[in-house]
Amino acid sequence: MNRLSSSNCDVLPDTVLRPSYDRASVTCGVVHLGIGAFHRAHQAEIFEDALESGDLRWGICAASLRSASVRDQLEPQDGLYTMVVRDGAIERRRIIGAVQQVIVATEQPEQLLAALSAEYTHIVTLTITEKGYKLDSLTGALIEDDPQVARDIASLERPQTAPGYLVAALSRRRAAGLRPFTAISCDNLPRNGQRLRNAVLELARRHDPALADWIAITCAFPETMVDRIVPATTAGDIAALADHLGVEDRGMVKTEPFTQWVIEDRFSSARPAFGSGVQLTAAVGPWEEAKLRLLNGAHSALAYLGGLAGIDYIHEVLALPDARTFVEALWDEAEATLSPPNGLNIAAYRRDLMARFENPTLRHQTRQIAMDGSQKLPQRLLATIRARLAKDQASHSLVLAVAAWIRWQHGRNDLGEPFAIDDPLAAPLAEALAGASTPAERVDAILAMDAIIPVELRQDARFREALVEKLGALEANGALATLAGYRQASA
Ligand code: CS2
Repeated sequence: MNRLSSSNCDVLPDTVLRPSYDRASVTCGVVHLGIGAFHRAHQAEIFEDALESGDLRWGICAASLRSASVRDQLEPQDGLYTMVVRDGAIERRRIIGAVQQVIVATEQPEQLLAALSAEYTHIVTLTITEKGYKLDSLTGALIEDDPQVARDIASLERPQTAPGYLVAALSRRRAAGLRPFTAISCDNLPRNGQRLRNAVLELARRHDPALADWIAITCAFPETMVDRIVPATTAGDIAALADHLGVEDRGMVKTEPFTQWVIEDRFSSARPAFGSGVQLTAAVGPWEEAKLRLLNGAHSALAYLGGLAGIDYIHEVLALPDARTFVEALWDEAEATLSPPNGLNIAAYRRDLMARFENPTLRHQTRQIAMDGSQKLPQRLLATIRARLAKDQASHSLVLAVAAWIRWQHGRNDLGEPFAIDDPLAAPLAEALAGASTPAERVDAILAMDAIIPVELRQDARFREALVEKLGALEANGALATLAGYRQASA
């Protein structure tokens, strides 16, 4: 079967929305670092809308920092791919034309630096995952003994990390008398703009203090909150779309109707006239905190508990007895720690969120969300527990979620089926747990590690006791029974 490309885009079925602007006249005002499915289903659609509005400055030059897979999917397709939006039985399809080029940084570092340093580049967006910032999640300092960071500290000839690329490019822009771009982190981290700025400034200062000062004064790193559920594409998704399109699209992404991008209104260069899907605001923090603690907190909890019960998809976990009760209880605990921004009605947000999780055709895998738990837990669950303990409030549901994450490190679900743990700290976690043989010993082993859990929680006897109890219950009864008894246990 032919691949989707510029030559067959015009003959696709009428139900498929496709670019109506002249792709050949587009310039790349955006460079994106980390072109995974999330970028293609979220920010790329926003820039596509800007192109459709007639402002042809907002094409995307995208880069993968290591893997060649997205380049190999999109290059034969002239950068075109389909965004499939699933809302229960209803499916909408849109061909996105914004991505003009995909660079694999390890193969073409100079091309990526040239794109980042081009006069017409105004915005750099990043989805490099929590671990890509190379910052210690507890102290916020650059992880200097990370081999890639160490190489970037030694030389920025061939940068290894995203902060390395930004520093090298900003240095070229300064030397050429160009304005800096606006660097927008789109990862699920609190104060993501501040984190990116810290990483860039710390690295720049190692090379050239004057450059660091220039960046600090002139380059904007707005905070953002990004939201759209984008499950990994499967071979079945690609085959089903091919049946419909009559051509094969290996770069397709699937997502839900909901999309939201809240951006701090601080730019150091031009930006599009953002339309629907984007909110510019002075304060992103409260939006970010609500999203991380409600959506992502519940997501991680369902991923570990559901995964342990041997359940593959989020909507299936919610169909388990009392799973919804558990999520509501977790949200009650989290909601009490929030200061919701004007414009956010938490009751409506929770209702919508439950419906989003229950979307039966998205098929969001528990395994996908369970990935990188050590990087996600601090902002999704631990900060919330800490805020509650400061007011002497217990957190039954949140602690159960943390206990499920500890149990997950065992590498076997409750049915005895093994799985690989995908986490940058998988090895130290396994090592810490190796000698522990009871729930209390396992909890103590985790609390002895200084990389994941904030020290205030590690030293809190109330937290330890609750964690031992919940882990004990999970080990003795399994995730399914622990959830099923949830109402009674927490009453
Ligand atoms: C998920 C998120 O994989 C995960 O950890 O919790 O990717 C989630 O789907 C998005 O943040 C939704 O905006």
